[in-house]
Amino acid sequence: MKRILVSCFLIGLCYSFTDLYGQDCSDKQATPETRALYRNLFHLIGKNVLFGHQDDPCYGVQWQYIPGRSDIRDITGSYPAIYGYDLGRIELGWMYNLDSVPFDKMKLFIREAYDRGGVITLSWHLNNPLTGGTAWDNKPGVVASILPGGPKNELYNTWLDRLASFLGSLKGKNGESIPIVLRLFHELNGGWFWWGKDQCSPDELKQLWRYSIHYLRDEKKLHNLLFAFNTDKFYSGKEYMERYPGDELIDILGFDIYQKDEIRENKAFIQFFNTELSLIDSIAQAHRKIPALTEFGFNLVPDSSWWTNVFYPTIASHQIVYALAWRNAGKKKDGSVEFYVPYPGAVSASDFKKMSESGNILFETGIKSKNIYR
Ligand code: BMA
Repeated sequence: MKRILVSCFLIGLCYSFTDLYGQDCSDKQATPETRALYRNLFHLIGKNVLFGHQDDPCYGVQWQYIPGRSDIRDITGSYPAIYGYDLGRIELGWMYNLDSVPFDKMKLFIREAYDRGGVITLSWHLNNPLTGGTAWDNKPGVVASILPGGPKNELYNTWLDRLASFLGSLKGKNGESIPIVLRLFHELNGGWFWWGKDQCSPDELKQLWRYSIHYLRDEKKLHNLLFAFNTDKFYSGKEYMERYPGDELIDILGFDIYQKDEIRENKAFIQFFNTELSLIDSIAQAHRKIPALTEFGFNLVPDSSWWTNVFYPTIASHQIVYALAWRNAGKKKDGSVEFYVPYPGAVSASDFKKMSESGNILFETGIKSKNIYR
């Protein structure tokens, strides 16, 4: 009897321990800072949303590489809470990425953001290893060609080596590895990338996920990574999970959404966005993972009250812990213009500031006190 009581007590203790600290991240050998990041993000579920921006300190609509500058900071007085960068072309040993961001500058910005208590998420628009084309060279058969036994497996390994060497070189001031949310094979249910749904089977993509994570974690011994799985627009939980590699590998469940095409009108966008947010809330809850909006935007934000009338009210009743707005590229080489957060003078600037001052959205000033790495 005594033994049974002691066992019950220990089981109870275990459960309250799990409740108190949330689940641990998927890598059981993750560094203390990486574990802390996971745990702290987990605890923000339903409480706060970290606001993020791709390439934030690199350039804005009207500037490039001005030390300390950020379109978000120009409007709100604070840097974002989460920063996104893309590693496309690191696989080729280039000095700069597909959007001309030099990797040495990226490294410096990552370190500065980490020192300020910000979170870093990296995506990878890696080239097509079979054809030598870009990530958008959506030929079939590429995934099979880089898996073990495939003709491009060795080449893919050298690409993972280069990726790993960058990820492993990101260090804080005490020599600790900087935790990274790594978002591989993004928008995997779309058809535009070579890893997309029309180019490989669910099983091939799952194998690629497993192979890549195993390579980075176990071969390259990187233990500063949280892995984000993310789709583009999706219509059901079944579709979302079709290419999911497994709870033992993934930490964050996200999706990307842009207000355009058939959801360009506010009403249609809100309705669709809301449905997806509800789905991701319940999927993440069922798998005990962290829900996130891994990319979003309404290009040029032409609606002066979009932030407080459309974006914020829709996310407010959901559980995503971060939302990453895409890059403020400004005028691009092909003549098109792209920006997703306002800059001084943009029509939604004052509304963005208003959103930043209300509710539970966190920018850098809000995340600092959360000591997210401890
Ligand atoms: C797209 C656009 C492109 C860019 C790519 C990768 O959405 O912003 O201009 O090259 O992302 O960052």
